[in-house]
Amino acid sequence: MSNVKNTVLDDPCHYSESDYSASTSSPPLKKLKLELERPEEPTKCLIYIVEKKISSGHLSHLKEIAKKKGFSVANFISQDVTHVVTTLPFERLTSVLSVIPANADVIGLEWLTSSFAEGMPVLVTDRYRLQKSMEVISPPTPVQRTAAEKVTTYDPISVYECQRATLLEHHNHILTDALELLERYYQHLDHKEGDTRALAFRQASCTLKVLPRKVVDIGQITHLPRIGKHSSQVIQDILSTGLCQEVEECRRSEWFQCMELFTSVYGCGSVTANKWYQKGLRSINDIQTSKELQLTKTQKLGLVYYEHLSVPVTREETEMITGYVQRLVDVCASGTSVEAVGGYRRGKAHGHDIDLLLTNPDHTITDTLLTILLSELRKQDVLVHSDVTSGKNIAHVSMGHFHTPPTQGKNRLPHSSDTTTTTNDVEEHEERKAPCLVKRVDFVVSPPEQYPFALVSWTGSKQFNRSLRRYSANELNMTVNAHGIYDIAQNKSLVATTEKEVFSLLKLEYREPWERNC
Ligand code: 8GT
Ligand code: MN
Repeated sequence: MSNVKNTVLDDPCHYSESDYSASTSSPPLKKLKLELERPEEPTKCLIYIVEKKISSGHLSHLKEIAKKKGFSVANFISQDVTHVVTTLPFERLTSVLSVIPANADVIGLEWLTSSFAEGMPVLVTDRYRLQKSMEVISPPTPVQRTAAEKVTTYDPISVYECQRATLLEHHNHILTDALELLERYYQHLDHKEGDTRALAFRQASCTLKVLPRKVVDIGQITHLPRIGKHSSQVIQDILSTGLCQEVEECRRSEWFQCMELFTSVYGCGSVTANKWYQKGLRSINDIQTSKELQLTKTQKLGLVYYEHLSVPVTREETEMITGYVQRLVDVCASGTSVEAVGGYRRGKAHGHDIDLLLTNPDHTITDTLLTILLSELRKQDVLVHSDVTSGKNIAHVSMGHFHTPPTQGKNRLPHSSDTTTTTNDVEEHEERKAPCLVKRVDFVVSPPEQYPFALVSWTGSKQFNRSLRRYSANELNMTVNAHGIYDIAQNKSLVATTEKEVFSLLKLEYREPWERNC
């Protein structure tokens, strides 16, 4: 990120709108004007501002100014975006954005401030453009390497992720981001579960996440578990040159970018995304306007509400919806607890959905809780779409996000629809979506005796759960899932009343939810 040093405004966070207006007396701006060989057409410019590492106040301030100055700012990332504005290093973007548009310029915030000052989008020169930085992870010098080797002969670690503490923050993001990009690439390519190439990259990434320091030499990690040949090569390339060609080719490939984009549509998995790609479709707009696609009802709604559903859910939104649901069940199913699980419980700042786990000490209530809750949400008119996994006590819903409980009138949300939405219903959604924000919520109801097992399972991560299952089968001859633990040798189910007891039955050291981010 060296060449995006802000020479126009030192700290854009502390400038008011007037600071963005043209101030031709400042030397950096004069210099900038000389660089302007060809001003870009304002009409062709669609800006996307990456929210991460920009405070919400500053972000809305920037958007407000952009609006006043006639710039188009997209609410979500797509191939139509021409300028991706960010304060992050290039390498972090792939883990934050579902796609980096093929033809977009990826630029620092100072491009925006210069453009505000000029009153039009200024030419993107190298001074604004983010570099795939060689400096972020430059090859260690021999001296550094010797020093590092002395201090970082990593202690051996368990082969099972559930026996380690994996935090969200760690020392090897550049390596793990690269490995997880390959994980996603091969997930799209193979689209199957189990021991796949994709899983091998995830496992290698998880090993790197628990290391107490940044890796500087491949020799430091060759004795560690779960780092296969392919992952080793990727790590070695990055350590020695700063980049791995394979990763960069995958990142740049149009197919991968479209797969990332299309699978961000609710109801679209890798198989469907690939079909859309093979038909020549390349953008969300292509999908939305295609006449030949036979979309499922979920996909239709996913497209109608794309702008809503593609914006990550914040912790505040999760807390607000959890509180809302808790107040509803306090009235219609007294004694019910509502707990936000999934990535939220593990401490993630954003998620793709909200996972709510509900239980009640009274079995007769948990038996009917999901039906009662969904009917109450329908009465409240906040349910946009619901898809109940029959017999499993799980409902995938899309519901309105609101600042005050919806009442008659202006807070009212679109009408709920059942699983037989017709084209007309979808059109009705199109007309009514504007005044509200819609988020995906998974409701899971657990009978009281299964609750601790459900809590572990729905907190995740997915990799933590995989590792629990593998560890239990290999080491204890037990099966474990959201409903309980089964001891195969003794032919009996085990009982637990708390999450800590679940760990203890599995002879595992207890891991806090935020230590399960593998
Ligand atoms: P996110 O922040 O992007 O939403 O990520 P997340 O919250 O970690 O993942 P998720 O896809 O929302 O799933 C939350 C947890 O529920 C994960 O640990 C996942 O393994 C688990 N989970 C499902 N589906 C099912 C299921 O059908 N049964 C059980 N027991 N767990 C499930 O996603
Ligand atoms: Mn989730």
